[in-house]
Amino acid sequence: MAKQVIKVPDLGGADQVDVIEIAVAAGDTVAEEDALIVVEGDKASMDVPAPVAGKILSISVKEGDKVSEGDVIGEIEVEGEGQSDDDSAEEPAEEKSEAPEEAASEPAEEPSKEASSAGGEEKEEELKVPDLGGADAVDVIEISVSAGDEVEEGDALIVVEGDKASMDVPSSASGTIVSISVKEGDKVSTGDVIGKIKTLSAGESGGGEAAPAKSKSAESKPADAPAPAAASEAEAPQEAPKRDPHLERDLTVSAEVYAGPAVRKLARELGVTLNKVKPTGPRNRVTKDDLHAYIKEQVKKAESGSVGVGGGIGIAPMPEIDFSQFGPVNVEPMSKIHKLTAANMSRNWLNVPHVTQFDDADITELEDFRKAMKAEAEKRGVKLTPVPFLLKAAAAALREVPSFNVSLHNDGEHIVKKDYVHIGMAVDTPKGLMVPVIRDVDKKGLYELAEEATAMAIAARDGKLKPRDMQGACFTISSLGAIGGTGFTPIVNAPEVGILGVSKLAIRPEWNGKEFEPRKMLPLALSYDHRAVNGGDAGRFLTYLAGVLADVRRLLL
Ligand code: CAO
Repeated sequence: MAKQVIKVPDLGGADQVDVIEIAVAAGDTVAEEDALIVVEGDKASMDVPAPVAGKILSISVKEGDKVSEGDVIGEIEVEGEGQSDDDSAEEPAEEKSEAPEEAASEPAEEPSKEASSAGGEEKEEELKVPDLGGADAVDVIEISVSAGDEVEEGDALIVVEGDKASMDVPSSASGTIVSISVKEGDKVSTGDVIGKIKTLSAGESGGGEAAPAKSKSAESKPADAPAPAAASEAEAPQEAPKRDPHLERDLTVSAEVYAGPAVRKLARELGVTLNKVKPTGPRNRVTKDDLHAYIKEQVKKAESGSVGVGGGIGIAPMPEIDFSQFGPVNVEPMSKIHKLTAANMSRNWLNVPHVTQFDDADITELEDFRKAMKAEAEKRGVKLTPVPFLLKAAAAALREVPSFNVSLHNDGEHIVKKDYVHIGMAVDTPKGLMVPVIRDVDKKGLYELAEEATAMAIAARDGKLKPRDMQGACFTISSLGAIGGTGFTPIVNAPEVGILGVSKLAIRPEWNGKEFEPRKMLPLALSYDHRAVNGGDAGRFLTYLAGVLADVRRLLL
């Protein structure tokens, strides 16, 4: 077995970067490219990978040390046939360093060309991905700015992540972002245009290359790659908060969280939101151990059934069941819509305290009227089913009881009162449940609603609905009348206030004060969000709605 020294590879021009994590210890067996240590400079953190597969004999650096390209960080016993000596040991690092060095020399020239042509006027420049130190097609994991943002030269524009490193792509100039033409999930390579910037003063700008990633401690090397550039001692502790002032959203992998690429990758694989993990590494860095400790804690909680809710009354995890032990089964993948519906239903069911109130609307006269109008409707090319009447009646009830046309605000402290009446209509499609939204229902006539409802149902079944067609409803109607059933309790489509479940009409004997007479009764079930409205509002709403259905002349009032 041959020994080989392990050296720090090309750092894309950066120098004296911090060792922030030691990922292996003597005696560990590693595969080629496994992370050995994590280093971090001004603009990026990067794994130093094993040059070959083998057994770690020693690691000669510790957290907090500073290293540069070519520094020895340990020794490895090469697996299998030995390329024996230390000379060959240098090859991996050097081989890798060739391409990046060449690439790094290109951007150095371009900015100066641009700068010389700058005439002191405002101008628009392209923002490009700088030298990625040999990496290619790296993932855009975060967009840190948007059009209109003012940025300083060196501010992070996007964060990219390759196999071994994540890094900010900094702005090449100070100015106003005109556009960012990439999005999270895109892949970019050195030289790709990622957006445009209007420079405050072209004379000061460094030119079109987006990321000279100037090392703050090495101003003389503007062409250095964005890979770890050294932070001075004084700057280092401030780096984390400075890293992304724009980012406050909940991301699975957030650049605001301090973690090396290997930890980020592992977190992604495990589906862990990194900012939930308690960091114990230097400068609040999340380490692999932190991630493992977090997972252990979550598993323990799940097993004890105490996830999510205090006092030990949580949601017990679903047991894993092998159905094939009971008989033959065929396991098929769920459609995208089905999966989305399942997630939304769980979310709504668990978040919204539901109450369901029932009523029967006497639609005997409505049905007589509908049948009388059927021929005329057909001449106009529309099908007059009970659905347009239900839409019209619900709209009238939302107008009559405005305290019901509301949503609970995200902050849980406000009620959003709506002065519009958009109503969703649940449509059963082969791919799953879809809920297109008919806008301004209160302003439309029955024929118009019948036409729109039919068109929406067809679009839903043909998969032609656009996201906007399914947004903005105040309330939803779910009609299973054509299918059957005497009643069901629908789930509120939050943040809407409620949903009306309509079942199949039945002819029933109703007491008219003197005798029983056969009446066409339509079963209605109103589920509502009891955080947003109380039973009084819901009761008034449903009673008014049933009253309108019983006497459609009330729609004229
Ligand atoms: N009682 C009795 N008959 C009814 C009825 C009711 N409540 N509602 C409709 N019908 C009748 C219609 O009048 C029509 O009969 P005719 O052809 O004789 O006039 C027939 O049933 C078929 O109606 P339709 O389905 O063509 O049209 P619709 O307007 O009733 O419904 C739509 C349209 C899109 C709501 C419906 O097709 C649909 O997809 N419903 C399912 C909604 C759903 O899945 N909800 C559950 C959500 S939670 O999982």
